[in-house]
Amino acid sequence: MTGEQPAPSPGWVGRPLRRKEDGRFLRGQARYVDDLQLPGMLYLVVVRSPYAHARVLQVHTEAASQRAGVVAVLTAQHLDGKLGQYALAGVEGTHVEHVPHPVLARDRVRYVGEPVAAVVADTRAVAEDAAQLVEVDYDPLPAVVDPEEALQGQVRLHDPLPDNVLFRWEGRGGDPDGEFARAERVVRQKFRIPRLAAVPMETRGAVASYDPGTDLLTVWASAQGTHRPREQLSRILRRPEDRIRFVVPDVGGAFGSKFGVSPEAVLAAWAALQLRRPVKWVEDRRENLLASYQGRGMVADVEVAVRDGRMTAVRARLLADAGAYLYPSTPVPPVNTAMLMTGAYAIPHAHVVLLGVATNKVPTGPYRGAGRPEAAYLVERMAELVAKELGEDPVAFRLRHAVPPEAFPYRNALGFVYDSGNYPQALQRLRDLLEYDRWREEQKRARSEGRLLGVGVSLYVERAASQVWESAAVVVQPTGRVVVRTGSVPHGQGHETAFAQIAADELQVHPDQVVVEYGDTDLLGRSIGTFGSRSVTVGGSALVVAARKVADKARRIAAHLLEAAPEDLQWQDGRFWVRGLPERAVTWREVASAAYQPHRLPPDLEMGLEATGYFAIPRPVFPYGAYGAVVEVDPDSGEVQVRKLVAVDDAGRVVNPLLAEGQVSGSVVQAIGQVFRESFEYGPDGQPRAATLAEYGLPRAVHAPPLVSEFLQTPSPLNPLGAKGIGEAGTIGAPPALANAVLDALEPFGVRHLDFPFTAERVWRALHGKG
Ligand code: MCN
Repeated sequence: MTGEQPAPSPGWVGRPLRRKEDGRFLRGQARYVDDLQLPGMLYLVVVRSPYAHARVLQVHTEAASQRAGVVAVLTAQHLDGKLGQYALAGVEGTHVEHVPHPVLARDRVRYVGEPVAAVVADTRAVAEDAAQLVEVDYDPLPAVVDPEEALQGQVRLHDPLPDNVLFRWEGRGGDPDGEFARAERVVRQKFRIPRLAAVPMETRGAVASYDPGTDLLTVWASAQGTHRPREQLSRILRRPEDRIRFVVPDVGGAFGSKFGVSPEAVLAAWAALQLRRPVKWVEDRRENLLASYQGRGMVADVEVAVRDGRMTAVRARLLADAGAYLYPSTPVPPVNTAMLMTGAYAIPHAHVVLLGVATNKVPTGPYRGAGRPEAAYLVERMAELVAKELGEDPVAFRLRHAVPPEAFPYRNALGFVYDSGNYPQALQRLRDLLEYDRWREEQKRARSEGRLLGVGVSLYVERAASQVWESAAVVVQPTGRVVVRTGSVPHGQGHETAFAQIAADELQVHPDQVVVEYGDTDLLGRSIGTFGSRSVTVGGSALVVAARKVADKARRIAAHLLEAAPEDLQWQDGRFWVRGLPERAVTWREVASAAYQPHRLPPDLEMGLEATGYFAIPRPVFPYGAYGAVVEVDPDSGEVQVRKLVAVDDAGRVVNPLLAEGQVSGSVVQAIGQVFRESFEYGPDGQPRAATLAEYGLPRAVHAPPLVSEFLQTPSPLNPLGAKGIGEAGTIGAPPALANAVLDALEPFGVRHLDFPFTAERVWRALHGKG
């Protein structure tokens, strides 16, 4: 109990620690759903619709059923009346049509890849073979793939919906119509934002196992949360939540696409319950591309009113290409877009109408960015067009319109309150890091030589942590080791490291003494999960709440052991001592051990050193940033080379700059995909044009751009960490900067607009006036 007073702790939050979890991943010791082998396990394979729209006349299952090794063939008839529906969670202010989303199609299929039947067999190979033997009589119907055409209602997907509108949202603030009438200039543009596939390295999958003795169904799934998907499963299976345990093992990426429970996972769970044997369903890459919900997909008409050289009003009609059915999360991304249609600018008047339109395509849902990339792209392209029309430098134009730092908390025209920020600072820093002025000079020189150099910037703001609460628990073992349980379920973000850093600071221990557990409904009473860049802000804050309860108790135990008052203690780096008397000290381990020995505790304290914490955030946080790009277009091939890309992001206080930078670079590569390569296309008959990675333009390592990433740290006042989200930043900030740069390069050719993706062919056609 003696020793020198420790040196002041530098704190673990803010340090670029390497990921604790990487050893496991790099050594092949991670365990994914498909690694799970249970005795007597069966394999489920799904029979999918080859038509985008057709009546289902009959499903012939006899041949498949008779195949040796087949245990069951499931069709809609088997499920009839036995399964509930997906509940459509209300998204703020959104009117949603409650059309059924079946687990297996009954009399109609509405997209290519829709599940029609499922075969359960002793081996996967047998199940695959038998699935080929299921014959379905279809009566094909005309399909509609374009949301604008769908709105005309010539092809109807759901009988009660004459215009195919599945959901609507409308926001209005100020006097937009009056302002457009007063405007000196109105700038308009139509945008088509293609759909994207999320393409996680690990496809979707689930294993379900039922124990009749305890009436417990256990489901292991590749997912982004535990309690949320369990809630959905409970509703669809009509089984009490407490009789389902939902476990998420290691996850090989999700990017938003594993947000809820898929129809296939429901089928596996139902089959396990019926057959009383474990059932595994793991999709292949082709199924993932066809049937996993997709992201983006929007047709937008945007107009900006300009008066006295300022953008004063925005009007937009957004048509979200919702796909054939709604998942609970389908409206989330386009509503995010709608809410952010004034971007980072002080634009006082706005009117946004959003319609979610049914098309004969796989449903959409959140994909990294989830609606914020669309908003940033639309707003930033419009800002660029206005700046160009006014003949003003795009950075100067943005600086003039950015919400000023003194205006925070700032209520945007549509009523959403931005918590904190210094937008001009982000732009200035970007200008320096990009060497903006030098590149503008270089551009003049390049143009005089006939070279197509372009410089583009963007200023984005996003809405993160919109789901209000999260949970965590801290359990200190008698040895002093700290077990953290979090409701956040990482799938690549590195929570084991970041959360250990947060706990280490709160409890004054080394992060190596902290174990982070997650991904099991048994760990915590309730939780929400990882999406919408919320984990650090909300989940990290829940951990702070739990850890502070533990810290308070630890301090009282230490005070009792030292026969001092808790207020007189100092605590640092695993030691408590009486202020001014460093020799009167106890270690963290002694305190932890005393917590489990009743005679060593003060009489008013219960045994144990553990606590649960919930943190509810009053409203979402608004991370933001400025991105800049320099590109060069090859006039002969249309190929675009990204010569420089700079990201200045403000995610409030950063817990681990190394991991945060990793998030930025990963999301920037996805942005490169969106801008230059990716587009999930369908033919007019609703047939997908890509079913393998050979056809879908996923970016490869060679496409990673030279990136400079830097963080500003304006704390959020809305949580004890002062943190905001960073997990999606690159997908939001980079596309408009790159788009602006490419169109800047093409300006001498009079090209005003191009839709994504800027493939070499599309750019070449634009250059050569071939539309
Ligand atoms: N971080 C930090 N300081 C902050 C915020 C974040 O240090 N102020 C760091 C932390 O290390 C944290 C990580 O950044 O572990 C991400 O934190 P946060 O921004 O809170 O986002 P989430 O953990 O909630 O992650 C969700 C986000 C989303 S929405 C998608 S989609 C996404 C993403 O993260 N999918 C990913 N990143 C991904 N990364 C990988 N590898 N794989 C995916 O599927």
